[in-house]
Amino acid sequence: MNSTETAGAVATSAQQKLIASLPPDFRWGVATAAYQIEGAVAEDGRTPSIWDTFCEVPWAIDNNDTGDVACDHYHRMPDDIALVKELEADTYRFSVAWPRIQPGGRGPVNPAGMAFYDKLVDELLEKDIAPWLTLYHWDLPQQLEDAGGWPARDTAYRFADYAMLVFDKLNDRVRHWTTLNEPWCSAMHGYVHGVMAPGKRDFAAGMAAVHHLLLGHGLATARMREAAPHDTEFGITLNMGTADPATDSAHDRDAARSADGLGVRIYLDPLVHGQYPADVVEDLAARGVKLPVEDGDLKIISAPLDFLGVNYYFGQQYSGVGEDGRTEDDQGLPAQRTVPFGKPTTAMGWEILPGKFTELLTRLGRDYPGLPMVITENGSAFDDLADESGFVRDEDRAAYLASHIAAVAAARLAGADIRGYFAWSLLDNFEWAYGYAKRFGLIRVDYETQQRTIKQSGYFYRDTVRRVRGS
Ligand code: IFM
Repeated sequence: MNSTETAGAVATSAQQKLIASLPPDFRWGVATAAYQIEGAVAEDGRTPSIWDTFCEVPWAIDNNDTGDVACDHYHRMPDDIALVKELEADTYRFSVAWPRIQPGGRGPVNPAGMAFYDKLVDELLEKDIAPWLTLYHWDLPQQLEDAGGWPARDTAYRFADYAMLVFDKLNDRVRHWTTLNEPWCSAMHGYVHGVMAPGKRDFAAGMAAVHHLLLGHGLATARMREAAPHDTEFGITLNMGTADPATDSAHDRDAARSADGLGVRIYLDPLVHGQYPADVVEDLAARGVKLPVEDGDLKIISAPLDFLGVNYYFGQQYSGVGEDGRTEDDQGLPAQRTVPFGKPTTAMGWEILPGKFTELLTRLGRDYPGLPMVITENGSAFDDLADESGFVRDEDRAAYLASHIAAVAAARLAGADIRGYFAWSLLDNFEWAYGYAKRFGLIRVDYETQQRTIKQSGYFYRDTVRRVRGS
């Protein structure tokens, strides 16, 4: 497709103007995660992670899909990196699979597993693409889950050991290191809601997981920084949205406050300010839960960060009054439910709210100043229709990109220190509990043939990058 004209076609002139305000050295990336694309789950010494186990639970995943093959990236890596280059991204965000590096989660490095990432980094550098490495994107070795998982304190120490194995091997070539991706999902979806691996439903365990994930982040960051070349940067990626009260009533305002507490502040306050927010601690106490903080933990967790990775998909409105009009739930706790804004949604059912993205970023800049931000994920799933050649004319996804990149530019103009934007995702991939049904890629994957085809949104992204760079 000759698609250079698509850049203007889907972006409004106001959006184009905002996007044009981004600086020529703005970082442009595409993102993936190991379990979502690699496949090869039993190769070269990899042992099962909690996701391999969760995928075996009947109907835990739509269509009983698994990550066994996924996009077969493990065997197609050089071709996929050539596609990153074709999109003209300057940065590739990927994650390392812990059970490849340290089967079982303890002990020495597995050289065959490490060799894959070693080659990946070389492949990227050869193509002049910066590697942006995430150490943990949810694939905890199953043996560590069997020993207690993230609710157990020891897992934090195991994570720091694993981080050092990867760091020792790759720190000569990788400048950007992210410890965790979206600890909210690991803790809440994994241990409270039960919809992601390991599929537990225990609020107290989820809160212990929050603390131990943060502790693991801090322990790993301190050890890596001590051993790091001077120009190495360390950060963490959080998924965050906005939490608005549905009305101005006291109940709704309190519901929004508590959602923001568990969604944003329980992570960023200890990371940046070295303490958990008092209102969150009180909310937890009302549920009989105490974070398992030991002396010195908060100092470890608040180790300096070089960047904050922000993953944004949507914002939400909250009400403190249930559908039944009650302000308490069955456990006597304050009622809390989400109330849609009534805006169009993506195929995930997530409302499309670019204005809330700008609000979130300006708020983060205000409440946590001095911390440069990078958008490490943003993107959308739509029900793609491919033509016989595999091409997808996804104006919906391109329009989503246009409005959200413009929203980032608006936040920058309002003073937020944002250094880059990484689209989620390079490829259609295994969308966790939704299996392969939801497609987020800028590139279509035909799972029967593993054929890759750049979508219209991929060309839109490339053209946007070109324009901003002035290339
Ligand atoms: O696919 C996920 C990714 O792994 C983490 N952030 C959200 C994406 C879309 O759901």
